[in-house]
Amino acid sequence: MFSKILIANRGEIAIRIIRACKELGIKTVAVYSEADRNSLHLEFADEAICIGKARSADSYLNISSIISAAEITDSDAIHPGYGFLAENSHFAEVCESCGIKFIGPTPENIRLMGDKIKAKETMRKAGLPLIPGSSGGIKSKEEALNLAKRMGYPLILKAKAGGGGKGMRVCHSDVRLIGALLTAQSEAEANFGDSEIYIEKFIESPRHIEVQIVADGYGNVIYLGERDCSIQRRHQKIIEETPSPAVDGRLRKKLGELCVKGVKAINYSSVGTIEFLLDKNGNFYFMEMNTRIQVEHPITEEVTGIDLLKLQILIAAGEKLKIKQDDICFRGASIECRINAEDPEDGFLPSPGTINFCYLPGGNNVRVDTHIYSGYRVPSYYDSLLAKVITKADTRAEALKKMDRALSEFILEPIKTTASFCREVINDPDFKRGKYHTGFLEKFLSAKEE
Ligand code: MV4
Repeated sequence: MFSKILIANRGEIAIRIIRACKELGIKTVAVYSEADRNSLHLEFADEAICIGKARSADSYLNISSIISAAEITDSDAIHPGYGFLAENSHFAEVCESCGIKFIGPTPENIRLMGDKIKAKETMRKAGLPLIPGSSGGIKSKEEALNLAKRMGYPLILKAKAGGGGKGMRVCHSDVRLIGALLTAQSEAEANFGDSEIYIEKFIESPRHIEVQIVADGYGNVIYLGERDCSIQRRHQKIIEETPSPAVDGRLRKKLGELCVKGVKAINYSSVGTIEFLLDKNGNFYFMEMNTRIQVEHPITEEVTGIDLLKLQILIAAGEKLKIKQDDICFRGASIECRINAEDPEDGFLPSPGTINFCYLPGGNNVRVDTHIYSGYRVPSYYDSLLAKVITKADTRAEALKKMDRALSEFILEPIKTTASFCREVINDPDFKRGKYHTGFLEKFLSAKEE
């Protein structure tokens, strides 16, 4: 087992990782930027090291500073959290070559799933259904036009190195396709240093369903059900829930077993998430795989009773999975609302600043994962996630009621947050009935404007 883990992250996830380490009896090292001197993760860790200036590129993305911090403190592993270096195969490789365990899958697996074209091809071979589209990168506009003739519009262009909605373009005609291809290529080159684009049939109003998997290094793989992440704005998830109102026991088993096949095909080892689109007719398609622990992992923990962070660390340390698929039961329903420092009344404009006062909700089956406290200053350099409010109950309706109650107790002054906006969404009649898809928020917001 590891004796000391360096946490290469900040905010709520740094605290979440430190908590898991403490319960496992592992010492922790926090790293922080100059903008995070007043952060709680420094206080909760056994040691803390400043790794650079406020800008992420100078600190949380600075590989040599982080490796130096690990070496100085004699850390034997690094947990990357999510974002920053979590899916950087080069970073995982550097850790490996320095004799520091990267808590996550192998660099090869990260690289393979980072290439969205290769990821699709790999999962197709393993038996997962794909969205109809190009079988690889698009080499010319003739190729794109031929594909459009065969498949019909609408189509969506995606970057091979993209993911999470970055650099996507929907088009409805030949003229737009040619234009979109050129801009998508140059955007992809600028953003990812790789201009390759692939094309898919655009699925109208799908749900975003993702499956949590856990794999040890010994061929044991389990699935922990799905999360419905369809409530998103500009590819930022705001509310997630499990089980999905659109997934029944049969579909859950089918999705889960396919994911297990996919994960086994690449000898994956760690926690991971496989994303699907689910269309109106109940067809589902593999989209991409995330090789990190995700923001929304707590709702899966709530309904399975499994601590995903502890499991991820134990697996990285070489332990075998003790639980089998049959040991897992999904109990009740759980929902997560993301509280961001943003103003929903002003286009979700970031709202950084000092928190004069905050009160966090609690009570029966209410969980709040956060790093904020009264007096904390929210820096403007990083993502705006302040807290995750998670509720659990026997039924979805009760979990929603509990969320409404919990959010009503959330007090934060004076900065603006998404708390009351989340409350409006969960009280929407369509949302309450579980009738929603990835276009829900756009419609909800334009209806509010009127
Ligand atoms: C799609 C799609 C429809 N058809 N692909 C968004 C996140 C990234 N992982 C992929 N995403 C999508 N891919 C096909 N073939 C719909 C989405 C999508 C979306 C697209 C446009 C605007 C908002 C969206 C919200 C969620 C998902």
